[in-house]
Amino acid sequence: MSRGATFADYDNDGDADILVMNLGGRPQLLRNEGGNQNHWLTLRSVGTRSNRDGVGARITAIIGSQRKNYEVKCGSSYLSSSDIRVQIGLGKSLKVDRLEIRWPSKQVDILENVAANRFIVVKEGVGIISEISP
Ligand SMILES: [Ca+2]
Repeated sequence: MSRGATFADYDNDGDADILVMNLGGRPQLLRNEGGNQNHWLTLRSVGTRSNRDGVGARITAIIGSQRKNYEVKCGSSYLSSSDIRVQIGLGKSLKVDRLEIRWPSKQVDILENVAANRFIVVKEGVGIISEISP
């Protein structure tokens, strides 16, 4: 029997891994080792006027004709919290055409032509402050 699950990119390779908490047993880490067939972008939010982690920020990623919506959340499953970073699947696209971040403070930040396959840190009202490609 399992009581909690967290979703996170445990090994920072761009895909989601899962940690399952088992009742009376050791946790199980399910590493996604299938290899990335598609492109991705992982976004960490840093609030300035909003809370420090940007929890509650709504993110819209426009990729070609697709529009994908995300929210920065903490807590997810029983006594568990998933990765606070937002993982955006890009399919075959090598960039996000437009990234709109609506912060809890009502600040809206727009980023354009954000390259794929990297971890970015976005600071409220400032933009990308860190960019790492694994
Ligand atoms: Ca991973």
